[in-house]
Amino acid sequence: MSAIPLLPEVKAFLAREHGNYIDNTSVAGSGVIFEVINPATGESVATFNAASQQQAQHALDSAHKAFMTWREMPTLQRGSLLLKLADKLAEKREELAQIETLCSGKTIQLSRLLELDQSVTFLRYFAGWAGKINGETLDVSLPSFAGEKYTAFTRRQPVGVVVAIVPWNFSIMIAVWKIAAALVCGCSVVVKPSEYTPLTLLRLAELATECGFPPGVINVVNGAGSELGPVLIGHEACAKVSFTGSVATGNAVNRTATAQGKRVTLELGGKNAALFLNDLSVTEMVNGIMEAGYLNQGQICAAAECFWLPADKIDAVLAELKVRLNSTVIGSPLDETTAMGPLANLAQLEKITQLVATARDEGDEIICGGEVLSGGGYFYQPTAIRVASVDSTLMKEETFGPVGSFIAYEDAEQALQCINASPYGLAASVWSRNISLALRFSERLEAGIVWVNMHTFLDPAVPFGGSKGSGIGREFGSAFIEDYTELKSIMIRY
Ligand code: TXE
Repeated sequence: MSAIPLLPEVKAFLAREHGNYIDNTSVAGSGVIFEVINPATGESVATFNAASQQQAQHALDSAHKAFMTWREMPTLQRGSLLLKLADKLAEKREELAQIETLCSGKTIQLSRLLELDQSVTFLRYFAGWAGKINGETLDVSLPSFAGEKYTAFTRRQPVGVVVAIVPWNFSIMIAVWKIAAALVCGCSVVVKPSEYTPLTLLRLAELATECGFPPGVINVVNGAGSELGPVLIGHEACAKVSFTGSVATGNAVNRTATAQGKRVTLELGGKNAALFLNDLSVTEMVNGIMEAGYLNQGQICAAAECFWLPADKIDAVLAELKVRLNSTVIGSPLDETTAMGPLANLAQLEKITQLVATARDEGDEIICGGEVLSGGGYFYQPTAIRVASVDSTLMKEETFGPVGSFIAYEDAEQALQCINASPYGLAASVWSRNISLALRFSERLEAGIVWVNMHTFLDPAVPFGGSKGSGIGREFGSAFIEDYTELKSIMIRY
């Protein structure tokens, strides 16, 4: 097989001048030009003109003005606009998937199935909340002295303008989580994409305009996060920050935002674990490891990186895993038969190379992989490493790449204690045919989401977010309502 041809509209889009999208208008930036690099080739596919600080402020002003009318729009009308955007993304699925693959190196199949199809699903899910975000009527106990009565009710009111700061690993889908949740609650949004993947969200914002979203409801500001982030968060109209990204940046964002009294949702990474109980076959364990650790080259915040295996099976599991990883079809992400594309950017490749070098220095055993692939682009071999001990760097530091760390346990109870000793807790999984036992482990694993016999799958109905150092707040389910609305109480004497 070979790479699919790019659609004419993709070529035309890439050739355009890119910048920012404010008030339903494309806005050229300050003159600071960034290259968008195709990680499969290392070559530039487009450039974009980053926003100035004044333009970032203008985006907040526009969003604030839009908020005043958007919040008053009948709720079902807001919901139907979200449904229209879902239909539009479904219609433009291939165009957006190709742009995403060119910018991020994600295989075209994953761009279609996860970035686009899941974005459509999430938009439809959140649209379904329109008309259902309600308060309560309350029973008031105040005494009556002259026959007067009291009642009270609560309302869920939108918090205001949301600054959504998103990463490069799922540039459309993660932004859609935040945009759809904010908009259905009546908030407006300024999105700050990653410098590596700025294009698909510009296109999404244009498509939203075509669907009839009023000016200023969805704005996109591109540029360096360290420069624009504090400006966006510090603007008086920013009521809330919703951030997905690295632990270090997330903590910095949290400090900036909370110092100014802004609400914050953080979805950060960590070091997720998968615990395989001893009743499974070697092949079942290998299947689970492939699902949990290597999808999208491991560049998924919820992916597992530490694999706990029974001591009497670890050798057999690693032998079979080595065969599977070595036969992974690695290649152009635009080839529909490719299972693994490049890492998303050069910084990512350098970081993983460094971490694997550290693993070697510390005496960890490289079972397979561990090398950069030659031939251009940011390709890295799928890698399995048997760590020397729980103290190995690879048991603590997120690689965010196709690098699994494997460790043997004699006693599953002790493995659980070690997993829970991590300062992070975004996601974990436990694998066993004994559902009763697996559920007991799931109750005690310290993570925001625990999967049983599965890993990484997200569903809009199921809340998602980190415990401990992996985040603050929850996205999806009904939990998002808390994040994007303020609870107001109204009391009445009659
Ligand atoms: O992420 P950052 P980077 C991890 C992964 C990766 C590492 C670095 O390990 O190797 O992070 O990736 C914006 N104020 N994850 O540097 O810095 C930035 O422009 C406000 C895990 O790309 O977290 C981008 O839009 N914003 C992760 C966003 O923050 C700032 C996904 C994320 O960038 C800012 C991605 C600032 N001071 C990387 N500095 C996950 N858990 O999903 C940067 N930004």
